[in-house]
Amino acid sequence: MRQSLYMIPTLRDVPADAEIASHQLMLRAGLIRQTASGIYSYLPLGKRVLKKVEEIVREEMDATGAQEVLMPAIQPAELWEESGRLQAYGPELMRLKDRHDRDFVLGATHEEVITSLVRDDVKSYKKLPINLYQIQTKFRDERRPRFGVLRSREFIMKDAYSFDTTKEGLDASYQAMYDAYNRIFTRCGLDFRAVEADSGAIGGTDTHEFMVLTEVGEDTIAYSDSSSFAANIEIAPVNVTYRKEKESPQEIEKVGTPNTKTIDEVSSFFSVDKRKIIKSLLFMGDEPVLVLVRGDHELNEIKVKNSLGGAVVQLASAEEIKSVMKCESGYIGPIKTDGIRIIADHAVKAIVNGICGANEEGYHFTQVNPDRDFTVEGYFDLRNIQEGDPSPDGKGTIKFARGIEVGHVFKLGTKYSDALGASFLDENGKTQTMIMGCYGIGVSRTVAAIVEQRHDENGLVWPAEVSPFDIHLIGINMKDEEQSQLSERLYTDLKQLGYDVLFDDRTERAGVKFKDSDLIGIPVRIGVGKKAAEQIVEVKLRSTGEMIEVAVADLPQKLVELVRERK
Ligand code: 9G3
Repeated sequence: MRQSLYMIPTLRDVPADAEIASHQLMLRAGLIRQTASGIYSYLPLGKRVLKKVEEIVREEMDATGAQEVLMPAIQPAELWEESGRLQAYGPELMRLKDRHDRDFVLGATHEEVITSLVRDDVKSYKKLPINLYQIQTKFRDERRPRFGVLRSREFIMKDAYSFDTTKEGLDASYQAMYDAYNRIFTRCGLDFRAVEADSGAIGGTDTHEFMVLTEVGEDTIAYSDSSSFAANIEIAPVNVTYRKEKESPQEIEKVGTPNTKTIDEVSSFFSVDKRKIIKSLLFMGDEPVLVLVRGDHELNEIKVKNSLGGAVVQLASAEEIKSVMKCESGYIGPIKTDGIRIIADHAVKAIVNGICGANEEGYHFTQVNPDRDFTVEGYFDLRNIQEGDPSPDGKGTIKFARGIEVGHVFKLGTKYSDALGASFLDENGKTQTMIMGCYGIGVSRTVAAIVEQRHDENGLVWPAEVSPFDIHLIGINMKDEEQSQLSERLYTDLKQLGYDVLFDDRTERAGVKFKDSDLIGIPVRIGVGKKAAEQIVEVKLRSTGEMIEVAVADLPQKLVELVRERK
């Protein structure tokens, strides 16, 4: 492709609202442009990279025997009624009406559609297992889209759905996808980890997220420094045995604590360690629930939900706290709560002579002893794991890393096949419900994750397999007869050899061309410059900055080593 004709609107300056490297560089290198908040267009270079990632995904999915389909982005709301999810999702699920006033949703995911397809056309066990996948645009109306295509409202996902006759069959389908994902992200040149993840509202059991490790990742991964344990902190289990402190229980006291509401304020008021404080948080759901954690720990809302049987609960607002607890949040506690439900994290049980709110403005109780001064419905694992905690598998200590979720695999079971009636006749002619799994890859997000991990101060550094072109051929001074003739000849010859070549045939100054070349990040650059008359060119590797002079005659052989094998 001739760069003089190619739309690569590079930018010198960092766009103001782009906070992270991948967002800045994808704009500056002319890969994407924002069309609306959280909505992006892919320009030619960006589209080529997207296509390379899609091709890797397609090859590895097809290799597992999965079959590619394409489902509609717009879906009848009736299917989401049938699955019961139309109400479960709020404004994030984009809804619209057609000209006949019929209700539709814009596809945030496709469990309902795929299950309705299989329900209607797959009846016999002989046709199972089957794994159907698509690569398609999704819509999720994020409240706060940011970080470019990393968290956009419209994005490209590969979503696959497996249908099996037995649990063991699902385990095999799941493993096949898990292994394919490892191959896909390895081929994309990513440094990633598969971590245990929370199944969230999707309702599956086993589930793993594929996380790309970067500082800007929005997810926090807890991993062991001496075993393969790794989990999203949303569900990382805490496996600590707490020992009661040595001191003997004292008589409870009520103490005036004006303007002392936060854990820090209480801890400095009494000059006690936060571990002595019982932090109380009120949740609203079918009924209010008071949740207790130790003052130096962080409550994990997903664990609270899971401990309450998956009930939809959320933190109470200031008004709700006032109306239920008759005082403001800084003073609530588990004592004299006239019977509301109380659950606590295991660590609370070991507190001796602790401190908690007195459920009265301006007062706290001290010398509080759990099970003597208040009782709880039960003790559960309700806190976030912390760095330094013992690893739940008993091996080593927990450390944190930040990650970007680029893949997510779930064992769904019969949640959707039940709801939508996807059943099959087994070998005895008995009707059984299909057992499902679902498997997603954020294709556009993967591009951004690659940029996050593969860039330097001069721009992008594409891994060979996803680079928009194999070679960046630069005619350094196209006004010079020798240089323009040789670069034109090389352009023809290199294409003949099967390379994807971006040919910078512009009459820009050399400095501009080299800056753009570093920004665009194609792995191998061939500069046709002053030594063109001697049939010598400069070859530069973007990843190492290494520059070597090569005789034109030796170029084909040299390139075989430097550029990934052409298919
Ligand atoms: C929605 C909206 C947002 C959503 C969902 C539905 C996440 C939703 C979970 C999944 C599970 C898997 C198939 C591919 C892999 C992931 N956010 N999820 O179901 F309506 Cl607005 O998408 N789906």
